[in-house]
Amino acid sequence: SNVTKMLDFYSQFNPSPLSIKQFIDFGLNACERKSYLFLRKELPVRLANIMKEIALLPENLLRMPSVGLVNQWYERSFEEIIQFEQMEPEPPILSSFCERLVHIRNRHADVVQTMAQGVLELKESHEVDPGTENSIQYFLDRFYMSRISIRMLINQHTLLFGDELGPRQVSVAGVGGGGRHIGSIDPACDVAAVVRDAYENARFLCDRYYLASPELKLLQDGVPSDKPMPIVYVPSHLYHMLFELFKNSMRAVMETHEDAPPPIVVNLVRGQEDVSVKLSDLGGGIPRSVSDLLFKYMYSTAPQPSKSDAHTVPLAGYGYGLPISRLYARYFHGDLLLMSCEGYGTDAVIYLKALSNEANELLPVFNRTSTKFYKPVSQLADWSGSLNTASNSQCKSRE
Ligand code: W6P
Repeated sequence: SNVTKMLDFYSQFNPSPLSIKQFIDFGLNACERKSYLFLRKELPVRLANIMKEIALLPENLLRMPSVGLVNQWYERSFEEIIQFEQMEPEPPILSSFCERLVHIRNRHADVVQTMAQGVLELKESHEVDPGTENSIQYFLDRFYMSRISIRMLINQHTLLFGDELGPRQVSVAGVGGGGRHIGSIDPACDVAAVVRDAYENARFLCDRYYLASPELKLLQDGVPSDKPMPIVYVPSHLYHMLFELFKNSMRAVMETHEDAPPPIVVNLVRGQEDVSVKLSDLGGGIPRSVSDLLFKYMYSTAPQPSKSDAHTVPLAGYGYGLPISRLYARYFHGDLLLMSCEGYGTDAVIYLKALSNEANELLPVFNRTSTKFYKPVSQLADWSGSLNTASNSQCKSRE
């Protein structure tokens, strides 16, 4: 069909990663026509690249109704954007493009939940072999990263040019840190303030569930500090990671300390390359066999607690929170690591690029190499007592 042809066409292009600095420069010289011309090509390219990978998913996962639904959303959104291919950037076209983007963003709001449902459907209907599990892990990391990047592009365009909250209105209303924001980017994002904000909100949930909560001890370079730590970043991404980590730490601390929960210590450090945010809890830690699993979608997929249990759900359920938080960190070439000492406590570190010109989008590219990961080959173990998987030996053939 025609859509298939267009998919083949757009998937031949590699996505163009932007740096935070480029997002900012673009926002400062805000030109809606230029943004429109860029996105009407870049969005179909990013959509087509990931849609090609959806098509390569293990057949028994592709057959799950939830995955089919997500696939349909992508097809519809792809079709809707390529409608603009031949349309000149005139004002009425520009505003209908904006409206279309908002519509598409809403359509994809529940993608994470729906894909998780699909994985659940698969687990309940099939025995999943390690090769398949590996392909799914590989895919979901790339799929959610693609989604983060597409939403970033849509958010920037609609925040800068949409009529919901244009740049002028923002500064007048004083929304979002006195109007210095450029779309979703804060050129002076105060890491310390986001830490306190995420802590307070996690603490609220913790207090409700455990009737107590650990204190926050905020340090910079290892000593107590009330100073801001500004960085050019997307505050909502940073908040998402920190809120997730605080929930996990608070749960661990509350589950291991009946009274006098020890504080969660957060140390902020700015280096030449990295801004590091280390959260240390004395929550008893986790064995290494578990810490590896915390980033695996297949292990983190459990049925959602019912809505009626809302007041009794635990603080953090190890859902997709950690793997997706790590994707947010990696999206601009940072990272998120866990280091635990079982019997003691856990350190979680968020690394962010200190320089906005080095904070480039990390985007999945569909090509021969990525295609290989969807054809797991059964291999012989080259270490005793271990199973070979795509992550440690994909490229080596058996002979
Ligand atoms: C724990 C387990 C965990 C996961 C993520 C972040 C912090 C913690 N603490 O005990």
